Amino acid sequence: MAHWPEATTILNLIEAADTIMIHRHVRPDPDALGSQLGLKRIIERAYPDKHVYVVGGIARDLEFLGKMQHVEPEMYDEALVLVLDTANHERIDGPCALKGKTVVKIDHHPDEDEYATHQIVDTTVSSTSEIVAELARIWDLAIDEQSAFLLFAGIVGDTGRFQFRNATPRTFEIASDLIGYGIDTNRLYRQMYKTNLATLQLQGYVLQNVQVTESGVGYVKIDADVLRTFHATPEAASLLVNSFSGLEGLKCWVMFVENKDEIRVRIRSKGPVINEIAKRYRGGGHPMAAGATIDTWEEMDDVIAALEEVAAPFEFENEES
Ligand SMILES: [Mn+2]
Repeated sequence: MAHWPEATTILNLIEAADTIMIHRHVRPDPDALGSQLGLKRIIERAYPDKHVYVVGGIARDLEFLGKMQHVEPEMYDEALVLVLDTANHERIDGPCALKGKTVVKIDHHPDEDEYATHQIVDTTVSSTSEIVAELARIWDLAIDEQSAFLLFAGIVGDTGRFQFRNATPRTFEIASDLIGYGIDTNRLYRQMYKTNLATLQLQGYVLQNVQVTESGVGYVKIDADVLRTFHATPEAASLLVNSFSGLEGLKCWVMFVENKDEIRVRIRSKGPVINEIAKRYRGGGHPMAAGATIDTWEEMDDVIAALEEVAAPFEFENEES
């Protein structure tokens, strides 16, 4: 069971606040949005008189989860700000988050930037949505079908539909409770994993062009020409990073996607720790899933070489080769 000494303090802050701003990271994923919108719903149902706002940009693919709200800078003067799923302050979506009267961080990424006055950071939990579901239980605040749907979406997103190793026995218990609220998982999966022909054809390109080094490092390069050919955005391309994860012999892999004047780097792993490498290239993240940014294609070879260094000595346990 979770042990978060700050949980009670944070509930007291919520109870004392009239205006609550909920933020999360830029380029949100289902966990960022699910935890943000789910927590808003939980607080609003428990405290109907409070003004709870969700802030940030949103991608069209995820609009089925809910809408963001417009806020003005002066609304932060007396506000409690809750920042979810965001390890460092540069990644917070919305310019005013740290201008709040009190700032709270709730996250499951490694704690690299203590930008808040109070925080719950637990890297053993699958997702921020799982933390929020656990907090609702600790705080004795009710979940309903809608908040359950949102939090479940976040857990599904961050665990890759419960297949990544961050899905613990507790994750499954919480997911089971959430499904018990009657959420339509068919609708969720249909909306979350829908694709279009252009993306499908880009995925075809990715599968045709993945390269694998001798030490088990996979990589794909998606430059601006490729994006143009498939009418794809850098965001859509980045989502394809796991499309060849089942490849035999693969230990870690990386996708390079050109985005304006820089190159986004998405790194994934089945064993070798890769977030230390991401940190060297303006990035970071989890040991098995991280992101970085480079400026030139020459640097791409450096990243691949660094991944080869951690991949070469790594061997899978309990596996006949
Ligand atoms: Mn997350």
